[in-house]
Amino acid sequence: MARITRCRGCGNPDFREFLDLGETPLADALVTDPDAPEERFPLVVAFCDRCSLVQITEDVDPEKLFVDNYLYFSSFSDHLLRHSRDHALGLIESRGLDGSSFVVEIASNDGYLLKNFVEQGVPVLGMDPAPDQAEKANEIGVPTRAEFFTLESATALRGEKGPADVIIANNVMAHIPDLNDFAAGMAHLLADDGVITVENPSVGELIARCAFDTIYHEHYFYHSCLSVDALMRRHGLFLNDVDYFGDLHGGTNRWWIGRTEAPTERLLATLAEERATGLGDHGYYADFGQRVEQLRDDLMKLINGARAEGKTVAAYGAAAKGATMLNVMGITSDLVPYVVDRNTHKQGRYMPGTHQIIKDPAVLTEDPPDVLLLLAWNFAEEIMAQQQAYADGGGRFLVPVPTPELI
Ligand code: DWN
Repeated sequence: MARITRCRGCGNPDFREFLDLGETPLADALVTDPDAPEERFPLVVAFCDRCSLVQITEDVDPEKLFVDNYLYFSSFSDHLLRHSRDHALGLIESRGLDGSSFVVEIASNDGYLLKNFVEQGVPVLGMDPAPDQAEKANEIGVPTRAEFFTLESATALRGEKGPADVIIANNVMAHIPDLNDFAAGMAHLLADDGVITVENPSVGELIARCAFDTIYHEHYFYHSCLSVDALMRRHGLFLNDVDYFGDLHGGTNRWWIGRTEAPTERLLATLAEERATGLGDHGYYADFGQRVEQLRDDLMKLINGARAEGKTVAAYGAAAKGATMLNVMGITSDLVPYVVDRNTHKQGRYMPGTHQIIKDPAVLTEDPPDVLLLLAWNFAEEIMAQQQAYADGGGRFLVPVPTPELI
């Protein structure tokens, strides 16, 4: 695959690398045959000091990432479902959406969010290249097309159905290599008085929480308000507001974007805070690699210590971030023999690279391990509540970020 020579956002040739996580397998490419060869790609992260965009330097074919064997279904998280429903109902009320409106969601997965608009009689269209997820969405009555969102597909859609009053793009603006084509597509499709809401984890929180494991090849970009502001201005759009959700995916921003420049005080304050914190300067990112090394030392001390005491260690969450955690930390199946996950599409497969078998969480009550490494730490509250019986039986949770901690 190709290594970029210019910033994907603004074309700056002088972007600077600040983190090298080695060569890792594709984080969501769960393995069916652990003896089969697996592709690995360099996982290197760079910062552009012209547009503040943080990005990986390797281009991996999106077809490999999101079409072939993509097993992520959004509906396996109750927390995410509640969060999404709140957003949909809030938009219907605040925007006065009704049967004459048109809502488009990019990367609509299994219809987890748009179903809330359908229930209220608001016309929608989902776009997601993952065929199984698109099929699932159509099955539950959410009109969905299994295609990538591009300027070309946006142009065709507007010609067919007219402009969109609302465009929703959750956990996708980090995933599209041609970021400018993606933004241009949204700019073309949006109605004159429409609104775009984009959700992605905050790069500031990624650094603050040492959440290096949320770095993988699906995530080409790691956004700040600064980088989103610069991107939107390149396409005649304006970032006007930002909500923050500290309990979602390790700290998620929801950006509100429109055709007219009308920044809220909250946005202006957040931009000023990001500048003051240093998110617009290379120096802010420079020591992140050393912090990842320290986390590795601390985490492996806890895992190896438990094993030395004859304790068993398993993991919870066959998450993409879990693949980065296991591979970058060197957590082999000798140390952690299996991972549990309630996504039935993942059970029976193996984690990329380290090849832990993925099992049903039911095994935690049948044959409980002494320690459970929370690879899906971003849902720690939901998972620990769900696994109260495991804890009541003496099981311990190992939360790996921001600092490895046995609970
Ligand atoms: O951008 C992306 C992020 C937002 O979501 C996508 N590239 C893919 C995905 O990343 P991830 O796989 O790290 O996401 P999750 O949602 O943190 O993965 C959690 C995993 O844990 C899923 O496989 C579902 C599973 N799970 C579970 O087994 N029991 C989750 C919950 C809440 C549970 O109770």
